[in-house]
Amino acid sequence: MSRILITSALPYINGIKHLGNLAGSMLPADVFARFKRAQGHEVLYICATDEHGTPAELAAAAAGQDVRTYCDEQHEIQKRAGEAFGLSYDWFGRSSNEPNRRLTQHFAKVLEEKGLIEERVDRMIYSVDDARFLPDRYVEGTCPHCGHVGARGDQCDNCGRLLDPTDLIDPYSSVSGSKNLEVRDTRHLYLLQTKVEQPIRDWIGTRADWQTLARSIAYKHLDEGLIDRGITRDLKWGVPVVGPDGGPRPGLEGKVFYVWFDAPIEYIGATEEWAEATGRTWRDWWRTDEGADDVRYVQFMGKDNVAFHT
Ligand code: B3M
Ligand code: ZN
Repeated sequence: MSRILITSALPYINGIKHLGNLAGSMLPADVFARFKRAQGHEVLYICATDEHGTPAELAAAAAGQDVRTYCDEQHEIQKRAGEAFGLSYDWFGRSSNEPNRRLTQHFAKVLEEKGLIEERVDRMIYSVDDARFLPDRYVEGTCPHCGHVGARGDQCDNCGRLLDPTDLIDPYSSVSGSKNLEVRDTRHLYLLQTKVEQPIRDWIGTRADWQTLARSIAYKHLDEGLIDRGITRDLKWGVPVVGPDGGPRPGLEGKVFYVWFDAPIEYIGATEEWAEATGRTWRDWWRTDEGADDVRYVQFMGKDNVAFHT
């Protein structure tokens, strides 16, 4: 008998309108969890809603709700849908809950102490008519790689390439449609991925248990070359960037972490939610120095999630 930790990709809070997550990640994870339990193994299957970022803000705005109320409602709907489908997760958490906020700020602090995060002054798209910066999906335009019209600022849905909003040709605000955009200076935190390219490559080489496809996708990203990536955004909804005293960080007031920075951390955060609710402990599922050395961890996700999880 062994201990098996299972996670499936966290569905976006606005994702109930399609069953892609359920069929792609949650259903296979559920089958695997049931099979391993039936074999007598100790299984912990964790999932959660992925609640931050521009998708949540834009969907809440479209629904005419404040984003907290929208997420509260949508979380309940998704939780009930999962139960109605008979998904057997042990916990269905929320990335907007306190454990994830604390852990995300903790990870950022440790990464910065290790010299892997730095502040940079960035040139970002500012919408004069909307009186705000336009991160990620708040700006749309034509993909510079494949010419797709309506590509989002963070990714082209047609060719799958990750984008920077300033790469877009003929950009416009997805809030107002305005083309009255300027590029302005603003301060952001960057994750220095270029510094960890070789350690990540070496580490993947040690993961004999990875599926061939996952490994080849990860190597493909490394072969293309990693870039240092901005991990903060000008949004109201998200995990706030804080200074050493836990208050607003000078120069980065009002910024939050990018949703893809906090979302994978929620696998751990949701385990902490489960532990609090059930009187169990979470560290012995995650920390090899605190009892998790015998845990086998199996992740279920879609192909385009591999880069972020690696
Ligand atoms: N919400 C993308 C997706 O639903 C994203 C996954 C997060 S897993 C940490 O495919
Ligand atoms: Zn494209």
